Amino acid sequence: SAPARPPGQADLALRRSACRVLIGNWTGHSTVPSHGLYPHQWSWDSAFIAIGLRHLSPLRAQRELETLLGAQWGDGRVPHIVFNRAVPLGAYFPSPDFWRSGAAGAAAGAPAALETSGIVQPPVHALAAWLVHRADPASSARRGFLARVYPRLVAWHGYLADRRDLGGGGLAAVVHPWEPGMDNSPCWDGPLARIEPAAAGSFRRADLVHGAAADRPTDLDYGRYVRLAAEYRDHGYRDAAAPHPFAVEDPGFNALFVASEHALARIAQALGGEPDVHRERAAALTDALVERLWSPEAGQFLSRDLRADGAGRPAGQLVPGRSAAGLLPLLAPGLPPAVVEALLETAQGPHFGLGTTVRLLPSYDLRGAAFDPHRYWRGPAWFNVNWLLERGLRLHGAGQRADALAEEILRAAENSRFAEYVDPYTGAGRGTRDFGWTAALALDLLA
Ligand code: 9WN
Repeated sequence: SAPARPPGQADLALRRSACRVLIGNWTGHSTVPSHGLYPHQWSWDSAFIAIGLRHLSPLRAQRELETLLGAQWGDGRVPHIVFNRAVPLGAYFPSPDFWRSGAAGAAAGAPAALETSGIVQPPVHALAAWLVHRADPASSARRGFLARVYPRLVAWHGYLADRRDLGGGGLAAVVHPWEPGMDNSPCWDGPLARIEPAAAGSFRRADLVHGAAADRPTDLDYGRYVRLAAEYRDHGYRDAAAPHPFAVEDPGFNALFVASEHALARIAQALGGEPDVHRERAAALTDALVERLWSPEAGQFLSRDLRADGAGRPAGQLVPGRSAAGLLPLLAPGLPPAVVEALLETAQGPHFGLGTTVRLLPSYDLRGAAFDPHRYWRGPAWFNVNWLLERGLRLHGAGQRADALAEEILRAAENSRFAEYVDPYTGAGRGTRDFGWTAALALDLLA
């Protein structure tokens, strides 16, 4: 539930501008994160966008998720990008001619009639579907929304549980830094170091046309992203066949898996089905998170690198860097109380400084050597991460802190014109503006 706040004039104006962004970014069947930088449909963006859109148009919010799930592959994966054919090829890199989903992904069941990427993003969709349904149960029931999306969401989670448990410990692994959605987190520097980058001249970045180079990943990062994606593609996007030189268990990705599995239980119940299977998986995932990724020394969750680093470090080690992803398991209802307590302390402690040195949770350790307040996922504060933390705080009884964070999120969204991310110290906007999930999640907090 959202914080209780009297709707002042400022909030009404903010609500109007958030709606303006969502209307402007709507393409007729889904919403772009940004017309310039990201002119297609993105997987976890669409889930966050639907969560806000439900306050403006429950029907559009339902369609947003239906469009995304309509691009699901036969093996259950939900691709991280669904391309809009009306957008010129050069507008975004990597474009459909790089992914070649229809041909290269045929064995994995890529839809022949659509163009998509072949990797995934965090599973926020079941949570979004449940929240969208709750916004207007009557229209949801009339359109059979839950009945329509439930089997697809089950298949999606099945893909993650069956094909992506690369470590064999009950968690889903990501196989590309784009998959956890926090592309250039310093936590990936180690696992990426062993990847030979694609030759500099072999691809052309489109992002630098719209974004400042200092706010974006480096060319070296891109070379590695390209190499990894091309290799996966060249193995038919088949998880059993691909070598997956980048294979990491990320606490944020798996925390969202837990939250969405709980949402699936609610959806199953609403449909008169069987919720227990989902509750059981949520509980098993929560146990695996604690067992495999909790670091009592760090007071937070860390990522686990499933591969050896080539410099003598064996496979299966925790990555020492502190990402904000390591606090997102606060979204899990069944955490041990001592873990919850430590997470709350870490969020406010010197590494993340929430409510002390900074107003919004930074994406990376303020004291980390790699911290950079401007560069993408290496320090800036992101609105989806803060919205998720707000939810986690509320879930664990820290209502006042959640209220305070909600206020900060709203003010930062307003002052930055719905920036993609902000400098965690100054709140100054970075990246693109009129960014989809920033507007959507502000609208959700205002509702
Ligand atoms: C690659 C769309 C996406 C977000 C990601 C964010 C960024 C893409 C890019 O934009 O990634 O997927 O081109 O940089 O890191 O979280 O989903 O908004």
